[in-house]
Amino acid sequence: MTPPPLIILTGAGISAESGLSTFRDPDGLWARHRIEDVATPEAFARDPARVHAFYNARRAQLRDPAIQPNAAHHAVARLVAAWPAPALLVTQNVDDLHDRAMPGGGGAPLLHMHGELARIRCLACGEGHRWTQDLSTATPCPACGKAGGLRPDVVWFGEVPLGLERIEAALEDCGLFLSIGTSGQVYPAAGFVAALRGRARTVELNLEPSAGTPLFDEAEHGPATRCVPRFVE
Ligand code: BV8
Repeated sequence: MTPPPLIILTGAGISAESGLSTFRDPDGLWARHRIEDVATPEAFARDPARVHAFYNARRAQLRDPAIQPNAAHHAVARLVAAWPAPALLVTQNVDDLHDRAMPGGGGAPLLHMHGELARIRCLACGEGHRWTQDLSTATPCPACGKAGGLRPDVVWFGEVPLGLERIEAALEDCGLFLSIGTSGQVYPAAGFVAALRGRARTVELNLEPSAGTPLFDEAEHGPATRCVPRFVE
């Protein structure tokens, strides 16, 4: 019997053992920064330099050779590649560790619903660019040459996540939903498991119980580099 369509949802916890900060753990990003200061359109309009500094520090980690995809990223890449039915990897993460763990750098099966740290977008001309260096209000747009209009191409709070139509279509057919390394506190991603109740086998792999744990059919708690390869094999 052919396995059902698969959706994997990941959050910051899958990248924690690679050395990237999560958001809501005690030492997480939101323990050191206020969302209202660094992750909303209003924050960027009010103090772009502060927002650029927040993302420049995180973008610099993408250039750090010590930060590499871990066993969980590789296990997810194997699962998606080998799945004999449609498989969609939806990540809330803006890092590029899934991309680097997947053949061909991610491509169609990988959807960054909150955008990508390694991309910028120009508010003057609308053009998007791959960008791994620091960004400031003085940086000229590679396309239109204007300075002051470049922003990180990530989805801030209050902005509409990417790929929602594709995700909603996949949720209609999904038979297996695997949630990895997310606290289940940010919507609409946190609402996917509830949409699947009674229609799909839902599994949570997370370091500890999350806000969504009671909604899952199954949950295994422990580090992703242990739980995910074990689930995949
Ligand atoms: C939207 C990108 C409308 C940038 C992020 C008021 C005004 C406006 C909106 C709202 C509002 N009130 C509520 C909302 C909705 C809001 C929301 O959900 N707010 C929350 C706080 C209540 N959502 C939005 O604004 C979204 N947009 O609603 O638009 C709309 C919607 C649909 C259709 C039309 C219109 C936009 C949300 C996206 C915001 N951008 N990031 C950036 O990265 O800087 S959110 C941010 O949170 C990251 O993307 C992150 O991925 C995401 C979720 O966090 P997690 O990944 O779960 O990380 P966290 O630290 O929380 O948890 C880590 C977990 O890992 C923990 O459970 C931990 O135990 C576990 N873990 C740790 N180590 C390990 C591990 N697990 C395994 N192994 C380990 N080693």
